Amino acid sequence: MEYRQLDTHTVVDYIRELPEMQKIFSSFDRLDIEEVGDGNLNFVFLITNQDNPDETVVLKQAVPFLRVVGEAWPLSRDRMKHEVMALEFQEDECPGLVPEVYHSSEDMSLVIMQNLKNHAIIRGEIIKGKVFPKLADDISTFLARTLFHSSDLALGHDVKKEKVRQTINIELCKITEDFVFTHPFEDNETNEYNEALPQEAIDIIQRDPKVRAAVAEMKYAFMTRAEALLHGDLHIGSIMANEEETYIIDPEFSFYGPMGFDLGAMIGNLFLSYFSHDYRQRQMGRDPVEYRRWLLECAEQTWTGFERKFLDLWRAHDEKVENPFMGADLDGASAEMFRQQFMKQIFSDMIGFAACKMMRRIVGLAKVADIADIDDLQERAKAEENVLRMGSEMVLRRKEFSSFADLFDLAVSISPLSGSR
Ligand code: SR1
Ligand code: MG
Repeated sequence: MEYRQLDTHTVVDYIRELPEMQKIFSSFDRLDIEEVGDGNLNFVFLITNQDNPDETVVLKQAVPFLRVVGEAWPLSRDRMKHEVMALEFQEDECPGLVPEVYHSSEDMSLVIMQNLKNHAIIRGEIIKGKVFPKLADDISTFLARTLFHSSDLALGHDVKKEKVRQTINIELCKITEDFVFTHPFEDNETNEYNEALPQEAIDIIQRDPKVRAAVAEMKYAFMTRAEALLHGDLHIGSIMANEEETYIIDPEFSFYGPMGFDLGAMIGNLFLSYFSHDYRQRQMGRDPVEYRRWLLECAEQTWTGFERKFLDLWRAHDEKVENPFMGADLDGASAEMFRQQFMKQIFSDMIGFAACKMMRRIVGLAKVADIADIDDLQERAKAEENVLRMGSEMVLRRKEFSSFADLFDLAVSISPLSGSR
């Protein structure tokens, strides 16, 4: 089938021909179609039968350009192939934590999947101050299972290398290399600055050679360490949830990279929210302590849950297989020593990647609404300065933090839980 970009009119003719959709929709006569894509890259249609709202799906289509910029920025539609591959792997590993895929087409660069109509993108909800009790547990399960089971620790050497080959995602990795690790740390024309943010605060990340060198180390790790099949863009806009369930969506940036990158994206976003809620909680007339503590605890539990679950999977795997990763181990001590070193490396990587992802959201092109939508520019600048201080400390000292409590303390020393006034 030849590719064509669908719109709210042509989408019906496309889906009515698909056997998978004929099983879901009892009729195609009165479909409600809404384009709801609010990301930077693609078009997303919600399709619902007006006569039976339970008959509903989401159709996501890649276009041959970057949506946020338009046709002036060509981008191949390959990203949809990567999204579908990642979704299929994640569904196998973590059923119930990713949307079910009903249909995909490489020709049309689209996927049709479960409409999570009882769940919301959590960024918007976290901005409003909502607590998600299962978030850390579900995200740490997702991370432990997907990262362990796609790694050399679990897969045969040939299987893993073949997977690395299949999932090379050149264009989307380049977006990350530029927009996460490069442009924010130079005065690039794509950057966007809050006019109230003092130049000295920006200089901390653009003019300090130590910070820039540390960021370059993280960029090099991102580009060279094919450890596991990552989600690749695990910010809180890629998570839909309610109080009982969590779904991870949008893995189009998926590729084989360093495990700490996905973890860093998640905890970095929770820190961004933490700094935004100094102002936001006061604005809502609430005492900031409780919600801000929840954000930090959620970040901490994401790490501790991940560490525990990843190690459990690893130990159980090694007991089961004839040839564990490091070969015969006389008394088990060397395998355990290796595991401890391995977790330390992931921990410092997580901190370094979180730092880069936090700082890029302040001066780079792609912002986060948590902070960028604070309408009082002075208050916004205060949160931004705090993020830049925290991010620069984190990337510089990433190998010195001995436990998550140290990171927790750093955040609180920069911005006390009770807020700045
Ligand atoms: C120019 S695209 C910017 C960002 O959108 C995606 O969500 C990724 O985070 C990417 O870096
Ligand atoms: Mg996305």
